[in-house]
Amino acid sequence: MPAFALALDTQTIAIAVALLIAAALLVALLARAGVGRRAPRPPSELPLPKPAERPQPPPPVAPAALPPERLAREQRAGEQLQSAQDALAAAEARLSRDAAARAEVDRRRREVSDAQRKLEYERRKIAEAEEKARREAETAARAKAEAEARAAEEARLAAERAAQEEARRKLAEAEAGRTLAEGLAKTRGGFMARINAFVGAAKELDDATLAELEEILFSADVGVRTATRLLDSVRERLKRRELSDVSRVKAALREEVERILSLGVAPGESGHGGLPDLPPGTPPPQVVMVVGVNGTGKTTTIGKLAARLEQAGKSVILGAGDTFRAAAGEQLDVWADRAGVPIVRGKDGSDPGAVLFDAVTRAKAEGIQVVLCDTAGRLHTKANLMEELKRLKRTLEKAHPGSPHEILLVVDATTGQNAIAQARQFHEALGVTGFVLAKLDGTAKGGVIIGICDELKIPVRYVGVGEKVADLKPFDPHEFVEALFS
Ligand SMILES: Nc1nc2c(ncn2[C@@H]2O[C@H](COP(=O)(O)OP(=O)(O)OP(=O)(O)O)[C@@H](O)[C@H]2O)c(=O)[nH]1
Ligand SMILES: [Mg+2]
Repeated sequence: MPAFALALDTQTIAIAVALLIAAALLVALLARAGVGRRAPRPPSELPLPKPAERPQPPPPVAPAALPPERLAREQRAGEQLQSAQDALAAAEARLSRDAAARAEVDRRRREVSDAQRKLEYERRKIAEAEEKARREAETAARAKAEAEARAAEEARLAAERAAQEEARRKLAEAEAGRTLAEGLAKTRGGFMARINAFVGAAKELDDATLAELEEILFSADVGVRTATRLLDSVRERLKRRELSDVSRVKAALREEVERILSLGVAPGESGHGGLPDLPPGTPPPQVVMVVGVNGTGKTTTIGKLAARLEQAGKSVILGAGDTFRAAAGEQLDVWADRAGVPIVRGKDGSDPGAVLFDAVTRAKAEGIQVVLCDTAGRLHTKANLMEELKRLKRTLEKAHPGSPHEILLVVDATTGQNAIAQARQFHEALGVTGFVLAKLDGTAKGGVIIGICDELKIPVRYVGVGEKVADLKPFDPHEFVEALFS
């Protein structure tokens, strides 16, 4: 193997050497051929050639005649050149003209498109304006229709309210309520029944009979003083021999009771019966403060009174001055609604003085004739009721100097003789100008009215014989006595 390798190497080297020799021969041949083709360089020992001398102008020669055919061709060529140049100039002129025209066209195009855009813009604006005008017209038409509908609805409601008002008025008028005689039925059945039984029995008017009469009168809730006074008047008449027998006692008592209830005012003269008119020259509104212990019937009386005054053609406003009892305001609200009169209310627990002040102020501003002021009958606070009422009275005086023109004390007939003490207390604190005896229908103790008039000399304005508007009766002493003694 190494011998074979050695032989191979020798052979390879011999081939490589042969190839190198052949390549060297080829290179030498090629180099020789290249040298032979190059320009022969002058031998460096030869003189350099002299620079060329300036050529002399040729001697003048007679012009040779040009072939006419060439001239013609040349002329033709010139003419062709000229014509090409003219065409070129014309083409250039046209080109320049075209360029100006093109620019103008471009400008005009721009103007047209601008004008178009403007036109479109204006058209769009017109469309928008039309749309806006249409919308506005629609809105105006809708508003007009709504206003008309509202006005029609308001007119309908006003007509409805007027009809309801009228119906309410008629109903209030039609609600007959009780007659005074019916309202006094229980009282008649009480002490009047005993008097009737007493006078019905034919007997001598001796001491024993008078003692019996005394006992009847003392049980009549007229109060001790009034009972004594009535008995004394009977004794007087007996002494004057005006009373021949027992049957005359009833007539004597009736006269005496009417005299007491009339407070010395002759029948037909004012002093009783309803709310007195304001004295001439007194500026309205007439302010009426309604007072009394709780539950006597103040609020109900105010409601009935408001309805009565309205029916008589007076304008009335209610002041909800009882802010202590929850629901007192709502109760008065119901009455205001039934009577169809305005009301001023405050929040529960708010200052009643402020409420009444507002009511009077509003009455003054609106020319309302009568202000009926409700008050509380009991306070939740420790404050004294009388002190609170005095304060309210001062507030009303401030709101309208000279007012309250009437302090109406509402007395509950069912409380009997206690009502006399109550009335005295209110009178001493406030100076009561008139009173209302409520709930006469519910009691046999109606005789208390005689006691109050006799002891306090306060005129009776109204009596209440039920809960309807017509159940509040302006007090008439004669009518009352008739109903009581019949
Ligand atoms: N039968 C009858 N009931 C009456 C009369 N007056 C009032 N009432 C009733 O008595 C109750 C008390 O009446 P109100 O008007 O609330 O008495 P008030 O004095 O305002 O009571 P307070 O606000 O609590 O102080 C109510 O149920 C009335 O309906 C009347 O003349 N006859
Ligand atoms: Mg009340």
